[in-house]
Amino acid sequence: MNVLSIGGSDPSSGAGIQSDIKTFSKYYVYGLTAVTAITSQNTRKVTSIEPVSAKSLKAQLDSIFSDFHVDAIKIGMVYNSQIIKVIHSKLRNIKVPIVVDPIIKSTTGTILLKKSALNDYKKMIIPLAYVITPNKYEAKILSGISNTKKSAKKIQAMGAKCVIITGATSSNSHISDFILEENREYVISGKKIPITNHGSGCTFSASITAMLGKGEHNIRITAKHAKDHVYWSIKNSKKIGKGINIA
Ligand code: PXL
Repeated sequence: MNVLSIGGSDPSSGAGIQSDIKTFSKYYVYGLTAVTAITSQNTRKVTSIEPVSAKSLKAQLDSIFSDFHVDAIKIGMVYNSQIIKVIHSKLRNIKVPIVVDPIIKSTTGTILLKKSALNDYKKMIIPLAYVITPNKYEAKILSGISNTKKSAKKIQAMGAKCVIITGATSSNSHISDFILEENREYVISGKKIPITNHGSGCTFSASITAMLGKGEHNIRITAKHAKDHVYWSIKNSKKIGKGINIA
């Protein structure tokens, strides 16, 4: 099975496409990548972001689609409108499950989706999603609504089939995800770990992508499994650099 991650490069391999390749290999699926932007960052901060040209992203996607069968696709950091337009035009007619993981700000506070690109993101990226996985903060930015259920419904109305709002509710010991499918809604709860970690959102969405690629299309099963996998990866994360942990 081959799965494709379209997103930013993170030299620390804590998030972005490098982190996705690590997750994909844990599921024994082959990870293909298309880079949208080159970030410079470590476990403490992001110091620069260089988006690739539209021409380069088109060429990367053409080289993948002209050679490989792709079983599932994940869209992570897209950064600007030019990148969004290329992704939309290359994926809109593709019959492959797509996971959209909205990346708006880094854990350390740097903007990873330009404000000027937000409208195009809503119009051109969200409708591609079989599953979209915003955290509570990202869901609020996309929908303009704080209430979890209403926010999920609004994002679904923009064209995403299933909406998973991660960390929708949280206590000292537990953290829950809210899931809205086409015809049902429910909550999945799990144990919380008190570690500040970089890239756990990427791990969650990449796990779902890997399982969809393997043919598991039951959202409740993929979300539960992905949540367990993220718990395990945060538990095993290490302070490799001088800042926050990396899984
Ligand atoms: O964790 C979100 C994320 C995703 N993709 C890239 C990133 C980050 C956070 O820094 O840099 C490329």
